[in-house]
Amino acid sequence: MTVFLIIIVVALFAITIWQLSRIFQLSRNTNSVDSSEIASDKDNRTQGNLMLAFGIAFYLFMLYNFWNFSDRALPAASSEHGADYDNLLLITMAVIMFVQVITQGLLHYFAFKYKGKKGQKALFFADNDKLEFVWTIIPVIVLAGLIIYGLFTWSDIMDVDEEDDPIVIELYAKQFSWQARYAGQDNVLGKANVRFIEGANTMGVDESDPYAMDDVITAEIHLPVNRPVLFKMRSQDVLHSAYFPHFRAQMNVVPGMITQFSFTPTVTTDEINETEYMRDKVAYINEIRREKSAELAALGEEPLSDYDQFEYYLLCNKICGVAHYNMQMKVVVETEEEFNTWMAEQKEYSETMEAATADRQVEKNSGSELAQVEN
Ligand SMILES: [Cu+2]
Repeated sequence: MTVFLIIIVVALFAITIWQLSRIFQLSRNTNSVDSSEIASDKDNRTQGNLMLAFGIAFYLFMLYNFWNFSDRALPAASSEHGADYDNLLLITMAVIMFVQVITQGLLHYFAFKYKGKKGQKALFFADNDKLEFVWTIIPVIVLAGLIIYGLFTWSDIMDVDEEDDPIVIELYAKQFSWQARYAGQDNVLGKANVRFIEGANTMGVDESDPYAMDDVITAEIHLPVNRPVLFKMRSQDVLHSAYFPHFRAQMNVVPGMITQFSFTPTVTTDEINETEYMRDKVAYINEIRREKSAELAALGEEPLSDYDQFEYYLLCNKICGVAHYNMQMKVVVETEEEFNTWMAEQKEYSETMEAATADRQVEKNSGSELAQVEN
């Protein structure tokens, strides 16, 4: 692959030099230009027709993509603010699409219609105040409208109301995994700092902070449906990005600072698996897996198991290193009761540390017993 890229770069560089030398030659002496360098009517016709054909092909390709790949888009949002976000995107895309279809279409059509002809001279047109006013003021109004609408949507989404009593969860990113820390009974996260990372304390929790003792560190995120959640994010090493595509949420995770994002999940994992969209998707994935299994069986290898249900995931959306693609954490949205049951099974930070110390003690003892036996 690298060799291929190098060859392409060298070839493009050679073409650039060649073209530059031609321009240089042409500009040096206009009298000596041979007539084959000047576009004839035939050349202009060919170029005009190609412009039109390219324009039509471009739109056919666009329609084909819409037709073929629309079902790959994300399903309806699973969060409260998701619909606002999707609306903003839809309106922005519709405006861009409308302008793009007209301007790109006209560009190709005019290149075809007004192609060069011998003896025909282009009209010299210096300026027109009215026209310039129109094409300046319309984009200004449309863009200002989009930006103001975007700002309102953004501040709506980012506005965290402490009175809603959100569950506070810290997300800790490092190459290449996530850890979650629930704020525990008091719903206040204990302080943390990268300098405190040692042994079982993989998130650098500050053990002198009493708020930290009831925090709960987990390898999965469980969220009760319809209750706001406030994520506070830290990074141990490089820039990461916490991305919850199905909840339409994304926030950079920056070393040395805490960033946050809040949303309210509205669709449980079980509910989204009941939707037609997800049933079709799971069936489609299983179809692909079965085809692949048949191929594997023919080679005498272990077939793939079926994909039984869709799960929400937290992904990293910044290319943060070699295993970036695999930086993910499962998210389960469930009912309040299911969430409480799960939470009751989790260990508080103080218990986790006690268990770790006990383990170390056992190791030490068995180590000294061994030493005694050897003596
Ligand atoms: Cu990452």
